[in-house]
Amino acid sequence: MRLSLLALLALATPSFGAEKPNIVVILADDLGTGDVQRLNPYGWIPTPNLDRLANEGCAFTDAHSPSAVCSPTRYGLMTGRYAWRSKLKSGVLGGLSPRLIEPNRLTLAQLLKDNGYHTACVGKWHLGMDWQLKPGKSVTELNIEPREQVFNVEYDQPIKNGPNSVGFEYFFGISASLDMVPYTFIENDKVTANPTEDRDLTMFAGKPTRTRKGPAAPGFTAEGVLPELTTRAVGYIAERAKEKKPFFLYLPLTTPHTPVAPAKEWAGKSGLNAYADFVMQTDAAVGTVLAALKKHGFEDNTLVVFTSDNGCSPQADFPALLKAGHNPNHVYRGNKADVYEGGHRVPFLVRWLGVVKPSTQSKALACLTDVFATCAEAIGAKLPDSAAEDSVSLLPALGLSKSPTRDGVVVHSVNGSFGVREGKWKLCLCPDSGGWSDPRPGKAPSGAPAVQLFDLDADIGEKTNLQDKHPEVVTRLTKRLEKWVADGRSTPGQPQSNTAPVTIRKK
Ligand SMILES: [Ca+2]
Repeated sequence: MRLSLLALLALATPSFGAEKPNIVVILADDLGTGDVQRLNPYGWIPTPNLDRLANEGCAFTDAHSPSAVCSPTRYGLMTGRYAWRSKLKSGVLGGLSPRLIEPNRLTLAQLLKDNGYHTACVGKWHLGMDWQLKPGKSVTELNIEPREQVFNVEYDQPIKNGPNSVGFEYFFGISASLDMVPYTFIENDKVTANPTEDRDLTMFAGKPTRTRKGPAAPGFTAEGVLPELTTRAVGYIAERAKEKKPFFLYLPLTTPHTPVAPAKEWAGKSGLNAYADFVMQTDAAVGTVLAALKKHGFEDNTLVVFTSDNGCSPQADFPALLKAGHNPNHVYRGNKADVYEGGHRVPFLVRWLGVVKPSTQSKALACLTDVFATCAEAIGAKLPDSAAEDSVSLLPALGLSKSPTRDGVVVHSVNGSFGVREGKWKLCLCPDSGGWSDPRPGKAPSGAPAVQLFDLDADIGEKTNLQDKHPEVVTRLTKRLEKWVADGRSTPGQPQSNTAPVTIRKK
């Protein structure tokens, strides 16, 4: 009875009652959609906490990260805009890169802050921040910095244009991926410990590979990061209990990305390999955060989103996992970095107790950029034309509103290759994976068509290129993409400018 009354209330009012929900967005790093057991009947890694989230909410089965790698996906999540409209056209930022998000661009955090929320980011940023550089020194802007630059920074000086500059009142975490320098925590605009050492970290427990060598704080370990982030997130939630204000906690976890470094108590738990152990530890961290929400009375009035920034990486050691019968990317082709589904099909779980119907699945097309418009609609905030240009509210898919739904999505690979979805059709504007799986860029057989068209209803594994059988679909999807590029947006509204020119076809 309580459910149906609340659902009715939700349909009647744009803000779902008088109280604004707290919002917690948990972003795993490189977790495959096949790693969540509830989403993969053939998954061998126990994920009881993620399964519980799915059981208590809605699991989207056709959800996509806007990019197949870290930084551009995070840009899309934070701004509701595809990152290929920004200066970043391929690859990822480094740990020393300056801020990518353009000045004056509305972010999800800023929107929520402007609407009375306390806002915090705990975890991996990877969207750039402006470090104080040593006199006459520079760092790479739109790429991972080379070794010779890693000591070009005055690490003991305040950082400008970090998460605090785009709407987060509190930040605790690391600059970029945990296999990138500097190896130290940052709290707001300062490192918590000066990275005075020069060393690397274990890349994968039990293997000899190492991360990039560079500045590291004394005592900083890869194993310590997930536990520390979890503790900080729990501490933040406890602090929020003292205030009446709603809160937004963005929790971009550093795991199960490399360094694959499960804590001692998780080592060997899965019986598969260290990556699978690390997934289990990541699942447990989510459980700890959910328990904190419950303990402090936030369970019922908190919208929780759990997702991943791209598909699983080959760093997980696919041969070892497949030998045990586990495929982190489930039935999808390819992996992290690819234009193929394995690059960007991600788990996407939404729990909002009493509002979102429990134990449901949605086949609606969803993109991580949609978190922005979803939150806006959930709190009854109107978005200006100049914000969230590629964001569509998911509340209709959750049965909570009648606003327009998404009928297409654009995905992007690590080398900047485009993919466009419309219904069952997927067009890839490249002859190869655009990423790390075969055929790699430049390695497609000679004479291979320049584009690939797949019917995902009949061919979820993207095996048969239908571009010659359905040229009209190729033309239609290409035209749609061209329009979305030209308009500076893929949603209704005033056309906007792209920050830097966009080329949809590679030479
Ligand atoms: Ca990632």
